[in-house]
Parts: sequence; C-alpha cells; structure tokens
Amino acid sequence: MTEEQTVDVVVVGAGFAGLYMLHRLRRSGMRAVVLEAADGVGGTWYWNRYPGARCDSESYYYSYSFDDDLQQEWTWSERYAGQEEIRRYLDHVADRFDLRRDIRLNTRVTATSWDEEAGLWNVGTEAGDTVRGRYLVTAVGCLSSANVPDIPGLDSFEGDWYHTGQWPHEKVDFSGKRVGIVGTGSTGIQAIPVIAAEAAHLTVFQRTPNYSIPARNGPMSPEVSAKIKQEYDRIRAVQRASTNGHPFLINETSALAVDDDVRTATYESAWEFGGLRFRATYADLLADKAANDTASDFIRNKIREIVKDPEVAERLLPKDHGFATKRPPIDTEYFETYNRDNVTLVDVRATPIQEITPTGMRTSEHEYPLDCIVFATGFDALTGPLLRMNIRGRDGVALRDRWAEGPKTYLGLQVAGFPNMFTITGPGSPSVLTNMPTCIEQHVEWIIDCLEHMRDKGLDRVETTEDAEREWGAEVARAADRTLLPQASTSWYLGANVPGKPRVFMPYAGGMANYAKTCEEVAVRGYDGFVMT
Ligand code: NA7
Repeated sequence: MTEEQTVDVVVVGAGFAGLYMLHRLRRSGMRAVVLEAADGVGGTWYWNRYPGARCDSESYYYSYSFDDDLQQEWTWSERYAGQEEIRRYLDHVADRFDLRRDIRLNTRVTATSWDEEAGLWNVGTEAGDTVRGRYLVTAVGCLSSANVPDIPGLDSFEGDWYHTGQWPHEKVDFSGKRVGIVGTGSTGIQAIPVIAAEAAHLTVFQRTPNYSIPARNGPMSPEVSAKIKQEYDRIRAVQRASTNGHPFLINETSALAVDDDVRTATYESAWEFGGLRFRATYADLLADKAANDTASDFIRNKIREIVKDPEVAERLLPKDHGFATKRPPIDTEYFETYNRDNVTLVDVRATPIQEITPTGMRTSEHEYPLDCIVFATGFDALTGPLLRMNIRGRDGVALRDRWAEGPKTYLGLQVAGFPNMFTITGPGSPSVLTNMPTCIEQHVEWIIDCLEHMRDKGLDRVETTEDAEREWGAEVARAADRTLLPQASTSWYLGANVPGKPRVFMPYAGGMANYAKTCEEVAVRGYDGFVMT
C-alpha cells in the first residue's frame, strides 16, 4: 500500500547536510521529514566502505561546529578519521539530537515534481509513496552517484566486481586473490596500499597519474585532543574565514618571491608535516603556472625518489596538469606500494582497456587475469545526485533539460523554474573545493534564515530568476578563470570524467569566506536575486 504525507519541508539525504538541516528545521518549529536511500544515516560515510576509506580533512575540523557540547564530548581517535569512525559520529549525532524519528530510511527518491496549483513539492519514492512538502531541500551530497565505466564485457566477468562508493557491508577478503583496480584518484590512492597488502597480486589500471602528499596519519593523543577542544572557538573562526574551510590560512607570499632553497625547505617541511596544508604553502600555487610548477616539480622528484624502478616512477609522474588543479589526494604509502613485488602498474592511456573478459581485463597490449575488479572510478559529481531524482519544476520542466548544457544556479542554492527548492552544496557553491561540513553548515544556516524570513513576512514562495542565475554563472566562471583549475582537462570539477557530460567548471572557486559574505549580503539586501511572494 502506498502512503502520503505532507510536511513543511522534505529533505532528501541523511548525511552531514540532511542531519543538520533536520535539526535546524525542528528548532525553527517546522515539520520536516528526511528521505534516505540507505538503511542507515551517514551519506558518503555510509556508502564508502572500501579498504582504506578515510577523510582527507583532519578529524577535529571535519565535524560539526554548531553545538559546543557535541564537539567537547566527542573524541576523535586519529589525526584523520576513518570511514567507520565518521559513520559512528553521524550515528551519534542522529541519536543525540533525536533525529531518527523524522528520517525514513530505505527510501530512495525517484521522481520529484512541483505542483504549481497546490504550491507543494511531490516527492515520489521507489516504493511508490509520495511525500508532499512546501519546500524541498536536497542534501544529496556532491559525490554520491557512482560512475562505473561502460567497459565492454563487464557482464561476462566471472569474478566479483565492486565500485568503491557502493562497497559491501561485510568485509571483502582479497587474500590469495588477483585483484585489478581501475582509477588513481583520491579513492584509488587510499585503497591501493591496503588492497596490495592483502591480495596475492594487485594490478593498477592508471589513466591519469596523480600527485599525492603523505597524510602522516596517527593516533590523536589526549593532550592534542584536549588542546583542540579548548581552542575550538578560534579554530572554527579561522575555518569560516578561510578559502577552503580549513583551520589554516594560505600563506600570502608568492612561491616565486623566495629563493629556491627557501622554497624547497618550505615544501620539505610541508611534506613532512603531511596533508592538505601543502597546498597552502604559497599564495599562488593555484593561480600562477610558474608558481605551481615549483610544487609540481617538487612532488615529481619525491615520486622519483620513492619509487625504485625508474620506469614505473616515470609512469607515475603527473604531467598533464599541475598539483592541486585536480582534487589533491593524500596518502599512506601510496608511491611506496609500487615497490612491492605483487603490484603491477598499467598505463591505460598508452595501452587502453579494450574489454573485460570472463577471467580478466584486456588492454590493447595484454590480458591481465583477475579474480576481482575494483572500480575506484569516481562519481558523476555535483549534478549526478540531483539529476537522478528526476526533478521537474514549474510547467513540468525537467532539471535534466534545464541543465542540458551544464548546471545553472544562483549561489548554488536555487534554480530558476524550481520554486521553493534549495540545493545544499549545489553546483555553483564552493562545496567540493572546501572542507564539506563547514560549507554545509553555512548553507543550512542561510536556508533556515531565509525560511524564517519568509514565515515572518507571511510569504510562501521563493524562486530565483534566470537573470540572477546568469550573473552568478558568470561570477563562477570568472572565479574559476582566476585559477588554474579549469586547465586540468581531465578533472571531475569540469565533468570530464563522465562521457557526454557538459564541460563546465561547476564549483565556485572564489573561496568559502568570500562566498559566505556574498550570501550574507544578499540576505541583508532583502534576498535580491530571489523573488518572494
Ligand atoms: P576521481 O577523483 O574521479 O578518480 C577516479 C579515477 O578513476 C581517476 O583516476 C580517473 O582517471 C579514473 N577513471 C575514471 N573512469 C575511468 C575509465 N573509464 N578508465 C580508466 N580510468 C578511469 O574519484 P575518487 O573516488 O578517487 O575521488 C572522488 C572524491 O571523493 C575525491 O576527490 C574526494 O573529494 C573524495 P582520470 O583522472 O579521469 O583520467
């Protein structure tokens, strides 16, 4: 039997964004329901259970800041939290704020349409239920729609295959197995060392070589944890004032303004310290090719030093893009793994994958016998999770058609023709260029302020305009063009990883702090760019 329910706000997704949205909606006295496809909360951290899955932001700041008691009572065990620990944290948040009673698990949204006459969103689920809400808030994440490459013969493969973002709940045992892994993005770089340590043999199918910085993970000592807890006010303030939502600022000096030995010493110490701070060593690493070359050369030299076989090292050197112009991975013994006897690196740009056979993977040069294949091939990023909900706005216009040439949004928050729909960390917001919980909190708080404003004024419809979208789209393009990011032609920021996807630089590259200021000013000016009735 199908069910119908009507609430003020339908939220889709119960990860970092959906959980906080629900909490804040409740506090504002609004009736909300969260629809979640999985059978647990956690979003990204529910699905990505692959070996080595770990956050690249440090645990103490990849967390909510909205409740001081929460951040004081939760203790992280490591410098970077693993998937299971973050999932436990989000489970704890769901319990602590009594969120579960308004979360419907195992509820995948398959069709969503705006009913103009009723002024309601009809949100249809796979089970055939409909939930109706005055507002629709998407909290579906940016990297939740798995991209499994369309390689001929996959159906014929007699072994097991997995996508890292849809990993089984039970442990996958690779011991004694010949494993192939496709993809050397952040995920592949985390998984490869762990799988190599377990499998009989690991063959890595690499399309684009990648830079990576050692993470230098380790246990979080009680002393460090206590100090962080004392300093949370300051830490959170820096995060909000920063470019990437991290609690450290980017050095204001140009990489080209210092002597070679000073620069090398800086890079050495950032390499030793580990993690994403390497990107913050100089002001212009992402803005000036010559500055970027200095960091890229430094990392290429590290790869040459670490990898013993010079031919393998050469194949691992990124050459077609600069450091951090694609999402920079961090790793634990990634390049070292290529020194193992049971690891083979295949360059599939030189010798492309042609087909999957019942017993392995065939490239233009060779057939590699495999028992299992792991696709660490990423996601249909940013737009994919929204488009697969089949959203239709006013006059039945499909979001898929509206975005046929790439996403169009105002502030990454709203789309013209889709009244009362808000997209948390939507395309056109800083999202994936930042530490996600920081930008999620900013979005949720802005949306709540907007909804409260509407309620206070007795309004019930808010919709952005095509003009506002056009202007914001131009600003997103200008911000990207001030950086080297759009020049990385294989980047998923541009949609380049999904065949047929429009090539548009999707996130806003102007920085978290600038973006938040812009959103605040829009609100202060009476929500210009939005029509409220
Ligand atoms: P990414 O960063 O998109 O990496 C996917 C990798 O898979 C990348 O090396 C791709 O090469 C490769 N790929 C994708 N399709 C193919 C095909 N058809 N053949 C061969 N190789 C392929 O995804 P991740 O999961 O690693 O990371 C996503 C984000 O999650 C990450 O940035 C963090 O924010 C967390 P390409 O570079 O496209 O040539």
